Amino acid sequence: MPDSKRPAATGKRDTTPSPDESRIACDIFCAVIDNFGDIGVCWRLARQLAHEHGWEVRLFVDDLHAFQRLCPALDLERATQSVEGVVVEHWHEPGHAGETLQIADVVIEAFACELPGVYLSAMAQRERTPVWLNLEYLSAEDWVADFHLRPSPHPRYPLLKHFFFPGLGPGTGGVLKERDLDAAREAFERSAAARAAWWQSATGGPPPGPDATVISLFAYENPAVDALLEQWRDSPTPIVLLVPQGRISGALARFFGVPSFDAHACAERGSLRAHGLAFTEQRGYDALLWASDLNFVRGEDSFVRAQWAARPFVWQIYPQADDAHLPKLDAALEHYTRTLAEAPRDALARFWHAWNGNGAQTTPGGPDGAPGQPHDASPRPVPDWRDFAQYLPAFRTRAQAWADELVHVGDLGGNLAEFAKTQLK
Ligand code: TRH
Repeated sequence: MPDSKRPAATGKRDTTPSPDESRIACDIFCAVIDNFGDIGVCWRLARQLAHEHGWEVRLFVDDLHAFQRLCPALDLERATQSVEGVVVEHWHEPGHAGETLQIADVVIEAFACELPGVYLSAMAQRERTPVWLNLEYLSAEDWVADFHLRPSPHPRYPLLKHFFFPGLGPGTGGVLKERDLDAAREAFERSAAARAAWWQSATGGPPPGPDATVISLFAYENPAVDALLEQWRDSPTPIVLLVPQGRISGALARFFGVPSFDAHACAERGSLRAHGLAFTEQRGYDALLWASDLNFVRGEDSFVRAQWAARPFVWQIYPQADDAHLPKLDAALEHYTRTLAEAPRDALARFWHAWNGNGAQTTPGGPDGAPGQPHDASPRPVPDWRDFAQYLPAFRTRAQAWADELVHVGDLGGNLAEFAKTQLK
């Protein structure tokens, strides 16, 4: 990245060109807590800001190993490298902020990770104060719209941080969606050759016949999976299960009585045929969603991708202490099932709750965002496949309508870029 674009931040000597005259420089800081969602969201946002908005993006990430699973081109040995037009910095110690301290026009701390102290104090000294955003976790709850873009002054420095909240409703930051995503999905759906090539490379064989229900399963460990596998085994119609290797793979191995169920595994019992898939580069994950009739997803980013895939899905929410995630699950259900008739809506909610180990739906949260209360507490419900599957056609129609509704909330990358530009003026 040319030095002229990122002036040294110490002192007031900085001759920052106006962001209108040059490309906007943006630094994103990402601390990986666990799994792939933190870096998954940041990497997607970084590429979008670089490719669709022409920003010069640096991504500071503390765990290159997790990142490399989504982005195999990454070199684990390099402290700084450029990948797909994004400068990736291995954020290897709390004080580290790049070998040369340069402060961007827009600074994004993802999920309340703490900025390096030296970077923060340099932000305060920069002639043109940077726009500072804390990108929050996604929640579909109503209070999110009230808190989105709220400013918070720093207690010591003359800096203002804004909270940027992703969400599923109006007035929130929306969720990430690349401009070319729908076109890519439609091309895949239109092309029998593309689908055949995908099946060949993912499973080593051709696509299944039209009578099969294809299900992708990306999930955390989940005791409910055993009952579901049994129901799929006994299904009157064929079930083809696609399982990216990961935390649920052990349950598949136990069910099929094999030592492991990783990439290239294939096993059959009754009506169920299951394939273990290699964990793909991030873009490749979308094709798995498009190749399936129903997607089990988890966390944050795959949850969003399933919505853009416009197919029925089942969400395993990231579990939090004291069941704090359950009102979030219900808030998402409320948006997603809004126009469904009562019977399919209840079946979908029952199934999602059972998959999340919760026997009861919660009452909606209070107006102040207070968590809702469980109606009752029946432990470990079993997901009822027949009850759910009878409504798959209705879920499919709803999934398409929901994807159209969600577009109106706007793409998070575009919403963020627009807000930042208003602050840079
Ligand atoms: O991995 P996740 O469970 O991530 C998280 C983290 O736990 C995080 O700490 C938590 O806060 C957050 O969820 C809510 O699920 P998620 O968010 O769906 O991220 C998975 C990423 O992995 C997503 O970007 C898609 C990607 N992926 C691939 O790139 N290739 C694959 O083969 C698969 C299955 C997924």
